Amino acid sequence: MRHDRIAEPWGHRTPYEPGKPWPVRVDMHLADGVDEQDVEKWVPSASILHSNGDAMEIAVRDGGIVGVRGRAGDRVNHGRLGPKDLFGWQANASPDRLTKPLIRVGGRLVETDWDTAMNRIVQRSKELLAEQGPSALGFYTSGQLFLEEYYTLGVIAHGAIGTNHVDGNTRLCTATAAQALKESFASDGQPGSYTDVDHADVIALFGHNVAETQTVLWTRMLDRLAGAKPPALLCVDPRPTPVAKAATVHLAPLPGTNLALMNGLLHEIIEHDWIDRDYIDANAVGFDELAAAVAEYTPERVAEICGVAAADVRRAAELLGTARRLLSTVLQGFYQSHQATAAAVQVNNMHIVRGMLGKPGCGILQMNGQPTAENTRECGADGDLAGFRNWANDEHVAELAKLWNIETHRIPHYAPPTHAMQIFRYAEQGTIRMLWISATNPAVSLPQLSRIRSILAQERLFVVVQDLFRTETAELADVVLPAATWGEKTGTFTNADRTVHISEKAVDPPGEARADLDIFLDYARRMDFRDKDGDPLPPWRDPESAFEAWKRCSAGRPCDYTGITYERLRGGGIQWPCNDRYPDGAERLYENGEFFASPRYCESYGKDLITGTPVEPTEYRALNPDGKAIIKAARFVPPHEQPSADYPFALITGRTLYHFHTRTKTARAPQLQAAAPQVWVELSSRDAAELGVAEGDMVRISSPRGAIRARARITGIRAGVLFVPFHYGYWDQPDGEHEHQRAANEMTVTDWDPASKQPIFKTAAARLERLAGAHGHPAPAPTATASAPTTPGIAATVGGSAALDDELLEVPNR
Ligand SMILES: Nc1nc2c(c(=O)[nH]1)N[C@H]1C(S)=C(S)[C@@H](COP(=O)(O)OP(=O)(O)OC[C@H]3O[C@@H](n4cnc5c(=O)[nH]c(N)nc54)[C@H](O)[C@@H]3O)O[C@H]1N2
Ligand SMILES: Nc1nc2c(c(=O)[nH]1)N[C@H]1C(S)=C(S)[C@@H](COP(=O)(O)OP(=O)(O)OC[C@H]3O[C@@H](n4cnc5c(=O)[nH]c(N)nc54)[C@H](O)[C@@H]3O)O[C@H]1N2
Ligand SMILES: [Mo]
Repeated sequence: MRHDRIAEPWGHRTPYEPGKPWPVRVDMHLADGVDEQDVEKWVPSASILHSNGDAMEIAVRDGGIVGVRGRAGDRVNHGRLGPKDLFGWQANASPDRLTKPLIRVGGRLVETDWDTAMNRIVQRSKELLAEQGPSALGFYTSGQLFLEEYYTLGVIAHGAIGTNHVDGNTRLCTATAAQALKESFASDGQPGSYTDVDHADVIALFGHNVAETQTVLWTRMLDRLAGAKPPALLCVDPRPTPVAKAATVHLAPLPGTNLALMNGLLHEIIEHDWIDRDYIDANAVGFDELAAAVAEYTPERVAEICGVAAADVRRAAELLGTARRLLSTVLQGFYQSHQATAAAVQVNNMHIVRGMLGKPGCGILQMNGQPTAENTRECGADGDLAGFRNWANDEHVAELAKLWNIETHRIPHYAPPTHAMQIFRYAEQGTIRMLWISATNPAVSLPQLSRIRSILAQERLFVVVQDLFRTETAELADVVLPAATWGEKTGTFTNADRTVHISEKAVDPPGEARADLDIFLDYARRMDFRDKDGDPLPPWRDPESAFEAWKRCSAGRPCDYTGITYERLRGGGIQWPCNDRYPDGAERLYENGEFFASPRYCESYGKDLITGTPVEPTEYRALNPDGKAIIKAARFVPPHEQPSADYPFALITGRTLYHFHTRTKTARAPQLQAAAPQVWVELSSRDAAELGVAEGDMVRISSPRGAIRARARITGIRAGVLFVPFHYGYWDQPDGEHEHQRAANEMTVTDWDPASKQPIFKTAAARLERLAGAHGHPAPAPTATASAPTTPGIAATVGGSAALDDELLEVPNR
């Protein structure tokens, strides 16, 4: 069967019923004119354009990538691929890939050789270490490198240099997922499994547009919905996403009111005694505080705060309260908000009080976003210490020092790790003087871009950028290092349900581009980092030896990889922990109420949800001596920036199905770029009528920080709310007069959740003004997604013959 996977992003249905395996469907897309017989080799890999971990094989011919197909036997996707998986690989061969290092000479970036570029970085590092010490150096990495690369960077930054200023863009992404898990279970680690979709009778999605952001996971849900005994869906999202349209109950709260809503749902669950007393008594602390805290959140009060109907709050609570197998997922609608951790924790609380953990269909998925974000967290490249070790527990720090064969005092653990927003603040103030940015594009993805540009452009800040392309951020760098990427290097990574995949080198990188691992190791060698015995630090040389070292670091920790090898991974994804106890990997965490929460073992003692103040070790021991799950409550406080007379709209930002982030890959895949070529703004028909705006009109959207110009798409979004996709930077459409008026982050606010320190991309106040008419052109926004128009007669987004895939229900011959 062939489908236009731009027009039909989820492909055709393979219905199934609860408890049955999800049928196999192998999706494949090959370059025009290439047949399956023409493919010379298929190389194992997984998708790098979201966190779902779709397993695939890369098709190689004549030394180039010519397509991909899903892996039938893999636990994650049973062969399916999403549109970005099917088409995104084309970016690898883009003619504008960086092929040589660049250095700034007389204000301009010019090509140079590796020795010159690396020596500049080494010289500057040494000068700064001599002048100021380790705290002059900061590292801002990604959720898109491989495990081996993060572990290496973590050892270099924490062990060899000893700086506390290491974080990933995972701070913008799933810092709240990690923090919410640490608050409730005292450790990171995803409790649930994707197979929970196969068993659940209720699936609740909190601020998660899974249909567009993890299309294959949504395909699994769609196949359940199409089968016998389908699950009921609850969707909490102010936009009419495809999830909302399929939902049994859709709550569209005012942005920034999630915690009030969650408190209201918990109020109803407790009031109706839909709780599991025995489970709570045996496995958790803190229930009474929760019951007291939510007592005042009646459906009527919540309805008023959130702008939803009280009857809908009751219906939603009943769905959740009477589910027999409840699966919940949480993502950016909750995480990129002012009470992010507090709200996400209430989802955990719901599962704890209902005793729905560690059993088939009873999963919590505090989702990841980026493909390898889990590894940034595990390996300590997000500021935490490697192996989910507790920076406030001296024994854990000593373990690491032993593993790395260095003195304990070399590893910074005097204070919580510096979070990304604070790293940029230190750079602004001038105490961080070298910032090494790998695989992220902060000049488009951080909030309040005019500020970020001015920080990165400072003369006194030495900026290194390691990327595939000359991004907006690279343009501001002192040294640009050309990196190899997915398909051009080998490594492993872990998806949102703890499934580890290997991605092997299929083709050579262009020009002189090098794997990130090789770049980091080259730096370590040139800096001559040594351990206590005078041996090179880190001692490994290649991906597999780095992986073996990581396995030793993970041994005995929640994320135990000791049973995994490269060879085993070639057969398909394996979940961690994988060790003697779980030789094939553990499907779910926290079976039988066993947590990682004992005071000596736990990754974190937690924080105060309102202020973010870390809990002291003694306090934690008193609160939770037996290592149970921790129920934490919090009262709702309104967002800091709310709509006003000048800025009457609530502005939210996010994604569309066809693009990934700042589009460095998806804009270079013609099918994806054509589906959503330019920025737009979504507004409701009521607001459009009031402002005299019609579909396709050019409008100006502004906040107290900045403004953009976009075409208006009138949709079923909640009135009073504007949505702008954040994908559109400047590299591909230099704009002259309206320079810097396209990226959503021109308007967003420098502010973050106190517990997770995740920036707030989903509450800001904004104004909208009409600039010019549409001249017959609708907004350049897709039609099968949350941006579906309500105006009649708008042509559907299609991909045509270039966007066809093959969907095979038989497993292809290997
Ligand atoms: N196509 C595509 N897929 C991706 C990515 C991509 O760029 N493109 N990126 C990947 C990454 S890194 C991530 S982090 C994930 C993100 O995946 P998601 O979190 O699913 O995506 P977003 O669009 O950021 O936000 C989800 C929803 O939050 C809603 N929302 C906004 N404000 C609120 C609020 O106050 N309350 C509630 N309840 N909802 C609100 C928005 O309307 C939006 O539909 O996607 C991953 N997958
Ligand atoms: N307004 C608003 N802003 C947001 C969000 C939002 O919802 N709204 N979401 C936030 C979230 S969740 C995220 S995850 C961030 C994402 O923000 P970014 O991380 O800035 O986005 P990307 O475009 O994915 O940037 C990754 C960069 O790494 C490069 N790259 C890809 N592969 C490799 C590799 O193998 N090696 C190297 N060295 N480079 C590589 C790419 O070319 C690209 O330039 O944006 C955040 N910003
Ligand atoms: Mo993300």
